[in-house]
Amino acid sequence: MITLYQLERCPWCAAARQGLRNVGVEEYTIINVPYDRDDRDVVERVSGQRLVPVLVDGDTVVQDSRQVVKYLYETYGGPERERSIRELAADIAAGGSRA
Ligand SMILES: N[C@@H](CCC(=O)N[C@@H](CS)C(=O)NCC(=O)O)C(=O)O
Repeated sequence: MITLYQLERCPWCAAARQGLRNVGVEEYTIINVPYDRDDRDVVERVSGQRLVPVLVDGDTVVQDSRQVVKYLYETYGGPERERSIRELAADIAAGGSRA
């Protein structure tokens, strides 16, 4: 059971959501936390600090978006990770990225 504590408009939380999509995890619970960090007692209880995103997967608690994405790729990456890389390469070849 995966739970993501987050804010919808937070770019780091968007990265965590994208990480979930990239590895093909479809079933997870989103907990939208209060905007004001002083009101995030639930995040403090779960992770010992008040920033989001925080991902909870069973007994594992991961904070910081890069750590969340790294954890997801390490734990659920497998063939899904390879698929993400292939899709990205196809998108670039099709002109999806011009930078
Ligand atoms: N380095 C962290 C940054 C996380 C972060 O700053 N999150 C913002 C939300 S967008 C937050 O919780 N801010 C609360 C505050 O600074 O009071 C990450 O990548 O996850």
